[in-house]
Amino acid sequence: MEGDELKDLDCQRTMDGWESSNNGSGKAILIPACCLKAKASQPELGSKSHSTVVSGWLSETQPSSDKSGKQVYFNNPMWPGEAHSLKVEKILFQEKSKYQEVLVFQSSAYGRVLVLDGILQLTEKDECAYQEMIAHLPLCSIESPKNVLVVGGGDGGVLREICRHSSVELIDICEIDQMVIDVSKEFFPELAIGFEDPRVCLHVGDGTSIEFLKQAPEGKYDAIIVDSSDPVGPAQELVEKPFFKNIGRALRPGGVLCNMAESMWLHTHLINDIIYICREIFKGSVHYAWASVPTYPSGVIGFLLCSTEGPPVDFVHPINPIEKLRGALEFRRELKFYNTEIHEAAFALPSFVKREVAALH
Ligand code: SPD
Repeated sequence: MEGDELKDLDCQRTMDGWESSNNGSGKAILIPACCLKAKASQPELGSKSHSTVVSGWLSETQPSSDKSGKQVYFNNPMWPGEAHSLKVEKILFQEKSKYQEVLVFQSSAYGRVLVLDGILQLTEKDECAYQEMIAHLPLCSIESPKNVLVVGGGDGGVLREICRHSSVELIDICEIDQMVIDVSKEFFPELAIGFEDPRVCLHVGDGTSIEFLKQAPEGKYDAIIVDSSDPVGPAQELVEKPFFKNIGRALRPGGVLCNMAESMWLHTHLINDIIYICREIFKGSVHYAWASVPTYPSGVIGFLLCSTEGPPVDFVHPINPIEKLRGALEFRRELKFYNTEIHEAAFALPSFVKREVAALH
């Protein structure tokens, strides 16, 4: 697609700028402002997109006034031109932590909802899809995982899922915001139950996850799971090269990374960028998988699966199927979404993604 054609897209109408990127391919291309590099150059757009409940509905937009005093809504720059809304029955918690605005409310259709800086993180009804996939896609792809690191994941849901694997001996979790953990323990006990497992070692307020990873002994982890928020503001560094380099160093040979990787409907440029970076660092393999999560923008979320050089990892055909792990299906709470069929199907990509995510070839 040429630049002029790209400029006709809806993205450009709602956002200010476009950025030229080399994208690692040697060819300069234009990137819409909804993607990583454009956002980095326009941080003020991110700061206008905080959470708001308007007339009893939560949308991932923010009302404001234009120069003439007319009410306008700023879109989140990650998904310009759209906003999914949930009806709010009752606000249960709303406070600003040192890092972000934390909101919990009771919705009428999806149970309780956690929102950080205006972006929906999870709902009681569909959290199972995201937490189960991001944990079991990597852990079922290697034999007997023992040491696991979670970056982010302060709600505890990913911990709950990792704990199903009885081979796991240690789960380090590096979460920046204590308020997310406290709020989850109070309002989302079904997720925060993950913190109760004696294998969990919590590191909070230990600086950024990059610093934590730098301190980690080389080759310590069998698996690293990055359960981050979207790359707006503080999570920006979690999609940049130094972060992935440190992950590669902290993984053992043949170790695996599973990273939240946005929506194939909205962010093929961002996905392309991350895959280019990861291909340089993870010499085993790099794959993209996805799952349906109705309350995330566009209704899907992606996962980037990478392995370091070493014993080969076949992500598509899990060597460690969850159905064969004693007690795993029922541990603490019945699995609701993940199974081996879903695992294998998650790697089947629509034709437009195969075309647009050049880095996958
Ligand atoms: N667009 C929202 C992506 C949210 C990813 N993090 C969810 C945290 C659940 N543990």
